[in-house]
Amino acid sequence: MASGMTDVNSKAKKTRKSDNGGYEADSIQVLKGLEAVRRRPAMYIGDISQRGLHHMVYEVVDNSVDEAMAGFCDLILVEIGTDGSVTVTDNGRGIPVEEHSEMKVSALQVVMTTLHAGGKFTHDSYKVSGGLHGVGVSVVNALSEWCWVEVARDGELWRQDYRAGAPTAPAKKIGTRKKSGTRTCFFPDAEVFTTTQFRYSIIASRLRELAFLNAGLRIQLKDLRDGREEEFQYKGGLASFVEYLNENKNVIFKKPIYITRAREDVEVEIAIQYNDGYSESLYSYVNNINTIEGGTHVTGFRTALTRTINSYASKNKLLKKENFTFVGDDSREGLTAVISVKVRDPQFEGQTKTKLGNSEVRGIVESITNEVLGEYFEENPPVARKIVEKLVQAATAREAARKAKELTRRKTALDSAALPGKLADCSSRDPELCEIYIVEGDSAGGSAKQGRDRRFQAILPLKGKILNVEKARIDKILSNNEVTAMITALGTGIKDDFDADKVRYHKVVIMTDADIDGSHIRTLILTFFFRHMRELIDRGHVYIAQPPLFRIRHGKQEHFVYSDEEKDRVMKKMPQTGVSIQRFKGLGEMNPEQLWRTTMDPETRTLLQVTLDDGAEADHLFTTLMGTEIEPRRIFIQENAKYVRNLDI
Ligand code: 0RA
Repeated sequence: MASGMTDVNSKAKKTRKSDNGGYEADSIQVLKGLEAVRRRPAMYIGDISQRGLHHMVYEVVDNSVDEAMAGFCDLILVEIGTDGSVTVTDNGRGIPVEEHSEMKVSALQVVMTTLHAGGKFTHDSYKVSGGLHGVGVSVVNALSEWCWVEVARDGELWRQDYRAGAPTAPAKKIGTRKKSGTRTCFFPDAEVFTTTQFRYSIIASRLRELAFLNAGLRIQLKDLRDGREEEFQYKGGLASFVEYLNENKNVIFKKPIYITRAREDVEVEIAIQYNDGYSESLYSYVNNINTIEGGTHVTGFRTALTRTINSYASKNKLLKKENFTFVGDDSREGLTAVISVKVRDPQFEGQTKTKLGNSEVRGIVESITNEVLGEYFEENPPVARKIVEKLVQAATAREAARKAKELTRRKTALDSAALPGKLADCSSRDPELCEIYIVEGDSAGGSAKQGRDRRFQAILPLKGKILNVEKARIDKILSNNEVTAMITALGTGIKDDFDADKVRYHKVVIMTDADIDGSHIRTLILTFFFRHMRELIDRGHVYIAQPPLFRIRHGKQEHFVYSDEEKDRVMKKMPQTGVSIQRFKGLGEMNPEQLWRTTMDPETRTLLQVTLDDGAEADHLFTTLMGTEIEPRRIFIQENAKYVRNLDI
């Protein structure tokens, strides 16, 4: 990092020499800002790993999307270069290149080298202040070894080049070009990031999401490294998004209900559809940013949804009991909905700054939903009736679930006497230090119990396959022994009692065999966490253990290896004779000491932390997986790394 800073300074000197007058003082200011970005990159882009790296792409693309939202651009092309660079091209108006009156340099240079310049320039108050989004393209520039921008505007083609954020020369006219637009190419700095390898699937997910959120916008992705390419364009916008989420589910009516209306400067867009499943898939966005923690827009929507269904049902006498009303939970069962609002000066709150705080938005979303949904029900009685029927079923099941839940709630009482019998708990009571291994099978559970460090490691063995929660309603889920053992051991409660703050272990480690059955069980457990304890994933508490695949022995030498590639590498270094390879099919084949040394010892183990960058994408994947059989599951296992990132080695 230190060398990177020196780099900016030396470039600053060079740039100053090549220019004159007032430019100097301003450019020093500018470079001080970019220097701060290079010194603490995580403050600006979240982190310096894979996540932060991809944020660089999003940041550049977001600027083009803003131009599209303003109505001046309908095509964005993202190319991953063979050299490891990314190029984003749009057909918007082009970043202005004329001289900035105060700064005495081109507006292009101001945008590219001044923190938070973008918003001021465009007077675009939809830009988000703070947070990871909308930090400005100057941050991307600062964290790139090199970067260049070409602007086509007023028939002219302009270009400026940068190194570590500093211009190598003033912006220059390099030719003519009829059509306007902006092209930005950047090469992330390997001195800043722990990885500089862009992943097609990660970029594709975000571009797909942006295409859903901006109906009609065409976004192309091309990976020049291997020729993969895709185009995302959804004329149906959020309705297409909801159809995509429900792709592998049985929907109870065909066309999603679509709400779009603006009021008091707030644009509201909502799509709703119900399926015959039991879980809720609700995704919300503010200015194209996923609000994972929800906020006022979500609250307003939920209130209005339940209220509108209640009033339709009672007005049309669709309820058996006179004074019965549905509760919020009833309207969530099988609901798939996406809410997108565009708000000026959004205030973000919450642990991850992904919760909308603007109080005026609540009432606006609530009244728009009430009005439009009410009208829709009047005009589409068959659909309204199906929805009411669905809620009646949910309400009936809720009563059954309440009884089942009472049972687990009593079991969840804090005294350890209530903990499941097969849990081997640890002695520490400090959740921050504690780990729980959820282990497949009794024999592996036995080895883990003997091998662990009992001071801080607890073991919960699960018997065989746990229930597929994707296909079961909550009352059935709560009558499953393996699931209730997990809930009581974790201490969080479930459903409306769920409280992530109560989790008894800050590391929840899923440890399964390295075979197809093992990965199936892992998927089942992950599905449970995703659907019912999502916050544990969001808070980074969920991990996957990495047991070795092989033991290679030669005389006294012993190697444990974790992949086929590693096996080949180790074998190459070994003499040809007297080498024995043992493949571990199950955890149970390791003795307690081996299991500790290879998989559980914090000093030597590898844990994969389960992270979720894209909830909607994961949702789609989970339903694809759990809806069908072996083939999609196999693909999931291969691509699993998409949702999983290396933590420590
Ligand atoms: C400020 C003003 C104008 C365009 C833009 C910014 C602009 C920025 C980006 C970033 C990527 N693509 C972009 N396209 C446009 C236009 C001002 C005008 O022409 O009146």
